[in-house]
Amino acid sequence: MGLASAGKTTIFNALARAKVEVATFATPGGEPHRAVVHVPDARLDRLAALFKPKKVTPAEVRYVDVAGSLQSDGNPGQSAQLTGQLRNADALLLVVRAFASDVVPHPLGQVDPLRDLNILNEDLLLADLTVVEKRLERLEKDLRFASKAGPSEAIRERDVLARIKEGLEAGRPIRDLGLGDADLKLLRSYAFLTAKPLLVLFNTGDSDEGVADLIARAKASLPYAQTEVASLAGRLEMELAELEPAEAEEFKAALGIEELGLNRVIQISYRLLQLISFLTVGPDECRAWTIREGSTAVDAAGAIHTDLARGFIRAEVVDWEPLLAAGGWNEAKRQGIVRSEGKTYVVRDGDVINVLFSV
Ligand SMILES: Nc1nc2c(ncn2[C@@H]2O[C@H](COP(=O)(O)OP(=O)(O)O)[C@@H](O)[C@H]2O)c(=O)[nH]1
Ligand SMILES: [Mg+2]
Repeated sequence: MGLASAGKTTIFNALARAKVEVATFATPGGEPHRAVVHVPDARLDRLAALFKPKKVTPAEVRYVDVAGSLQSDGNPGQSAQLTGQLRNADALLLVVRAFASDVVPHPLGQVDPLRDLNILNEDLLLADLTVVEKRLERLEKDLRFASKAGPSEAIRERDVLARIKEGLEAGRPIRDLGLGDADLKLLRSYAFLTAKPLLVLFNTGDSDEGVADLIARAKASLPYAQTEVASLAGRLEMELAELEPAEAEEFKAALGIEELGLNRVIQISYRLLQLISFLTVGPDECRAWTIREGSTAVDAAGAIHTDLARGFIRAEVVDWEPLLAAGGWNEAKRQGIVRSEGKTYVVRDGDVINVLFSV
């Protein structure tokens, strides 16, 4: 999300490596564009080089290009539709214009990234506050007419919402309030926007002058949990993404770009969502699977197939790097570096796993 002409579609295109038409004006009301993006993973690439499988399947992140910001522009109907789209997301990526241009007008006149960031942030806080206030009013009324003590669920919800209201009014997003799992579960159906992890992405011009300072100031203004700030030269990255790989390499070398900003953004997205990858290897497929941080071996088995979770016996586990060094699965087993783990084993990022199960 972001203000009009901040470069949302440009960055989306760069991420998607797709060519959705970039319009100078946002088109509120239109269907949002969606893209499934592969998470760059050097571990998977290197394992695939060793196992030479028929198929290599990386982990994925889905991006949605929505139009416009919340209350700041557009009419109420559009902003309700937009809010609905945002509520469906697991995390929000806020695109903030930091590039100067004589040909692209800024909806507010001058380019001022920190002002825009502040506006967008306030929009998110306000959207949640409106929901909280409405619900609190309703709950207070219900509780007044209920029996003396009232149903404990309602009391509990009222207390959490009151705490959230206080936080939001002080400018604190819900993700920063340290709510426990039980409270978060209670709130899930609201899909609060400030409960979602937030990635602020400054869309810079081709030079990175002043960008480090901008990022530092944005971080200082948003010192909250699950909040990241980064920058990307949107147009440049989109142009690079549209080139043939060999040509892109040439350009990158000429411009002295080592790693695409884009890849960093995808990795940050993944990390913000508190996702990790475990890997499976073999002659048919090498694959990165997505699970939540803290998932167990059974959860991992279930990510592959429910049958594997149901019939789980144990998991053979080895770190990707020693496996690579050993030069193959059987070699790794012979060296005794493949461990046998039970149901409750907490999977780590980069574990290579073979699930043993009975049908
Ligand atoms: N100079 C410059 N122009 C850009 C950059 N990123 C986007 N633009 C231009 O800004 C305009 C609006 O971009 P768009 O991605 O459609 O913005 P959106 O409304 O947020 O989706 C387009 O004309 C883009 O070509 C950039 O990094 N530098
Ligand atoms: Mg757009």
